[in-house]
Amino acid sequence: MATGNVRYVRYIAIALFTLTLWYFVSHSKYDTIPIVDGKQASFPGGPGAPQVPGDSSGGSKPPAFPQGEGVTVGDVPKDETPLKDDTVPKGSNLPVDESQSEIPPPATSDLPKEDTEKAKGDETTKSDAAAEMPMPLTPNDPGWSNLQDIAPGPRMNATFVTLARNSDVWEIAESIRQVEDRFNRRYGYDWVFLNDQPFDDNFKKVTTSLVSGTTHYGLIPEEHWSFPEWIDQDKAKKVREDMKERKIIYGDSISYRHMCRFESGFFFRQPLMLNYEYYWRVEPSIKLFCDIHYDPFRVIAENKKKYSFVLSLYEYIDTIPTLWDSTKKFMANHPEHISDDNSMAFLSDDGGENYNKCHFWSNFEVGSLEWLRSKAYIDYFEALDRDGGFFYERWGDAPVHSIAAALLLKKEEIHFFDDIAYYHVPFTHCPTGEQKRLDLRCHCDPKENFDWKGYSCTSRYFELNGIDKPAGYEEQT
Ligand SMILES: Nc1nc2c(ncn2[C@@H]2O[C@H](COP(=O)(O)OP(=O)(O)O)[C@@H](O)[C@H]2O)c(=O)[nH]1
Ligand SMILES: *[C@@H]1O[C@H](CO)[C@@H](O)[C@H](O)[C@H]1NC(C)=O
Ligand SMILES: [Mg+2]
Repeated sequence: MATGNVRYVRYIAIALFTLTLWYFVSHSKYDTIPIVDGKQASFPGGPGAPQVPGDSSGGSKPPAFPQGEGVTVGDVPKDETPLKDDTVPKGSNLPVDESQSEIPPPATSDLPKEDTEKAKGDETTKSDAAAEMPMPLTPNDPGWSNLQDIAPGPRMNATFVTLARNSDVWEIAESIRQVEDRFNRRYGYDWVFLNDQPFDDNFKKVTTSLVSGTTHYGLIPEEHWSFPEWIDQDKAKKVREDMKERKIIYGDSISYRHMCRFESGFFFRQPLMLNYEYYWRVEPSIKLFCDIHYDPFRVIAENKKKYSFVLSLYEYIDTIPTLWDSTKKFMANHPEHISDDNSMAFLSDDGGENYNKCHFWSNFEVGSLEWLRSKAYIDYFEALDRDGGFFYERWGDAPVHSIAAALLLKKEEIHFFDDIAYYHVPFTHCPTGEQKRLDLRCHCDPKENFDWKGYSCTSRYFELNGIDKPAGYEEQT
């Protein structure tokens, strides 16, 4: 019996050991983060990931940035171009952090970049694809609540665009993170960065790691960031000194004036931008408060919109005292450019005699590059540039774009993106209706919504277009 007892004890010990082992394996903390083979392996440089061209380190070393690889950008030669535009291929990207998600998205969420590119390049079948794959625009539409997978459907010929200095890197990183989390991680649109100085490696490394699409870096040529020869330097200098004394914001800044002139007349003509039809402008330190369930580029393209906004307000008159005089002169010289169905009522309360200073806030814009490159827009910009107000005053690109949109476009070509909740210091656009904020998982405080406050011009846009204001707007005035 003694040997029999020992055997039983041994069996029990083995059973206990097995149970304990099973317990530890099944309760191991690794198990709290689901590991799905396809998911893990899909990260470049992650376990099981294919080796990335130009990154022999397998992801453990900082990615390399070979010039001129990645998505071919028109016929701009990467190394020879006087603009020294750089393209950072997506292959050198760092992992995009989707691993925190409790429910791992299916492997289809990691469609290779080429599929997205193919969809974008497939312009001839775009309308077919669009018809087959309508966008969910409301919570009742199929596909609305799927924010995990790569978005199905066509891609527009579009890019994000940011003008920034190297020193803006962390502020723009914050903006990119928000744009990616709320929208672009499912779309993979490209991002063009422009600068009057060459971007440094750190800027490129950080931004490329954050953007899901392909990043491109362009150096602005000097003639797009300097005084035109007809500007009287002494006069411009006196203006800056005077504005400094009067404490006008950016009043004494030369670079801010170059920035405003560049955004007014040149960003859409940079070689890198010629590769796209639509743009979405993003500035440093902006916030997005709600999920973006549909593709704003597609809303613009399919509805033939040319310009869009989320915030509008009155311009500081001391920065633009003669902008309206120049505009009236342009209207008289170029009646052919003025739209019959324009939005003059947004700009003027007396049929165009005086400017009411209303403008769309241009730090957010989704719009048509083809429109900005049109003769009508260029003629307007050149008329303004000749008059010198970018330097003899401090004309901003916001009133310039806005006046152009309101006068050169048809009313219905300007779109208000209520669903894109947005902050740029110091103003917030937060959708008015509670149900909408819940549907879009917004994290903005509705009390902060600027739309219906006295200093906003958005009411005028609604009235002029005969659009009903959302229920509950009165409580936010
Ligand atoms: N490269 C470059 N970008 C600039 C310069 N000044 C402003 N910017 C960019 O132009 C945009 C507007 O400038 P910002 O300082 O945000 O002006 P604000 O929003 O009007 O206060 C931002 O995207 C800035 O990063 C400059 O001197 N060089
Ligand atoms: C995108 O638009 C640009 C500018 O119009 C054009 O040159 C380019 O061929 C377009 N690309 C595609 C893929 O349609
Ligand atoms: Mg800004």
